[in-house]
Amino acid sequence: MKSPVKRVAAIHDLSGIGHVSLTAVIPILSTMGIQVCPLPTAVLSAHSRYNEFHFVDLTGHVPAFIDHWKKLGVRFHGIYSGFLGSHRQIRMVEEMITAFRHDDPLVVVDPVMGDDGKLYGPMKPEMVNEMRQLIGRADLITPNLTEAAFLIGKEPPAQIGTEELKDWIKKLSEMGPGMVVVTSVPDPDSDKRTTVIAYNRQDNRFWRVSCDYLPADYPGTGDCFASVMVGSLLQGDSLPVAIDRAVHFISSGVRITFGYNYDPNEGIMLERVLNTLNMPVNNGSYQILD
Ligand code: PXL
Repeated sequence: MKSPVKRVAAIHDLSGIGHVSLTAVIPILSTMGIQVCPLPTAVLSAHSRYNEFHFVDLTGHVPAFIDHWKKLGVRFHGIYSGFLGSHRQIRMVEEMITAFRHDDPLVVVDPVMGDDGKLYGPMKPEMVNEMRQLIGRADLITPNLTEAAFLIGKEPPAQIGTEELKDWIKKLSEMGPGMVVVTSVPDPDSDKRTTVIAYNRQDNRFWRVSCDYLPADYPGTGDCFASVMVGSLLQGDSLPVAIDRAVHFISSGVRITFGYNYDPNEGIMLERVLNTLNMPVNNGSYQILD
């Protein structure tokens, strides 16, 4: 089944409230002209940073979804995973990659595990090992600084020098992915700025995009960031243009939301910024790092 519209298999949960996972992935990629085929790993009333939520685990159904897609002969231009709640789910993403690798899809693993120096509540320390194995199968990974540290077995730092981070990123790339993008890196020169650093192994180049830091913590911004990266790369953008687009999209989303007295658990007001994804690409802000 070939399609003129690019198609991505998205292996994430579906959380009813909070603009995370599939409720971020689907609108962003659809707006960017990419078809999303969701492979929901779980359905939640709201994401797991709420104190209470109702949770329906779909892990046991994932192999049947994969089998049916194989039977249909569906072809994917991308395979994209995010928040995974168990060892089994991580292994199922690997099975999905194996089952559909013949079309050489762009494999993107967002190794969602934690932030601000800590693992998220449902994440068990053993899952870090499984995630290390999974990133070995990816073309692109998008950890935040905390996740990058866990993946290479270091303590998450409050600050990191550029040379040390470049060294970490090369180590991550040696684990498999040709493109590594680390988000939420504090700017060593200004506590009012935050940066994203990207590396492309093919040409051995590092890129940086920075933006203003606002003191707000909205769940799902990592999912929105990685989704814009997926859409942008599948539209044919280069890595620095893709990070530029993703950073500016998140930055607008945070700015628009921050002005309201609004429960941050609800994530950014995605609906207010989605249309900016169709505006002409402004690629004026990325820098190359020597
Ligand atoms: O990637 C964010 C996310 C996705 N899905 C669930 C979550 C979170 C963050 O807390 O709880 C269920």
